Amino acid sequence: MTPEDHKGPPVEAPPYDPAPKPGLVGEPAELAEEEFRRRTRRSFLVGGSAALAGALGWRWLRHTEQEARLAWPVRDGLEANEGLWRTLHRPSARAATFPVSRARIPRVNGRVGLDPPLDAAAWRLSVEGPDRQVVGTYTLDGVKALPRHELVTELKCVEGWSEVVHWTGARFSDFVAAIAETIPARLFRYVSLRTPDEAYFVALTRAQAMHAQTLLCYEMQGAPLTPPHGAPLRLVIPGAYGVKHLKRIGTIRFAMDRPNDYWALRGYDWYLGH
Ligand SMILES: Nc1nc2c(c(=O)[nH]1)N[C@H]1C(S)=C(S)[C@@H](COP(=O)(O)O)O[C@H]1N2
Ligand SMILES: [Mo]
Repeated sequence: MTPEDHKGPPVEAPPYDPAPKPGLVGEPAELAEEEFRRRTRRSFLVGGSAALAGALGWRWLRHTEQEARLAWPVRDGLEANEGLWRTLHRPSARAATFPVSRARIPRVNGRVGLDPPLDAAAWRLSVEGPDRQVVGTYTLDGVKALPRHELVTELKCVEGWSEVVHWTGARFSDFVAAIAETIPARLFRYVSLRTPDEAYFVALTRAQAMHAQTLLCYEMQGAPLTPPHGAPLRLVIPGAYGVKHLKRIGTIRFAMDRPNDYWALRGYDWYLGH
């Protein structure tokens, strides 16, 4: 998919090649995660005592401003221990799925970034590289041209409620595969998703983003998303709490350094996995 080539009528889905392509950004999600874990284990070994320091102090360290100034070996150790934490506490296993008969429309929760009235015709998904340069803009039809996936999973809010929801959308990993030529393929380690006004923003690791259940979602309960639920496109990431399910995506930024996250800045855990 090349930028802005979907303005007209829907076009045929781009060829989808599910064959493993190790080293390419378009590899299937499970492979991408395996590669991520391999690299994490390797940097854990290389990290040595820095990794140990990270094990003792990562919870504190990762919330400090100093993180960006840490020397690379220390930083690798720190990130390796976050990887370890992820593996122990939030395995890459699939989130539970449910029969579609269990699904309901959830309550509307969280309206940050949804205030400006939605101009659906003018909406574009903007993709940025690590330096925040725009490398492509895409229409909703462009996203819909990707293979369609349905998922019935539980939306869990940190406020204590949950609802089984029927979602439909494109896999985030398929979108990355489709735009692989326009982003620094292989290089990104994090993804930042933001509302068009940038008022709400969530950050994900590469492994979270490339997980097979992470969707760029355009339908809820078999109908197009309504504006309060995130029209025209929202994130669905069943391995994480509702806060990460960003509604009304405006920008996807691929990053090397860990991006800010709306709720992490307000004291919540950065991953908010469950
Ligand atoms: N843009 C935006 N997306 C958001 C939020 C928000 O405030 N703004 N809140 C999040 C939270 S806390 C939850 S629980 C879910 C709720 O999704 P729903 O309103 O479709 O039930 O949206 C998430 N996505
Ligand atoms: Mo939430």
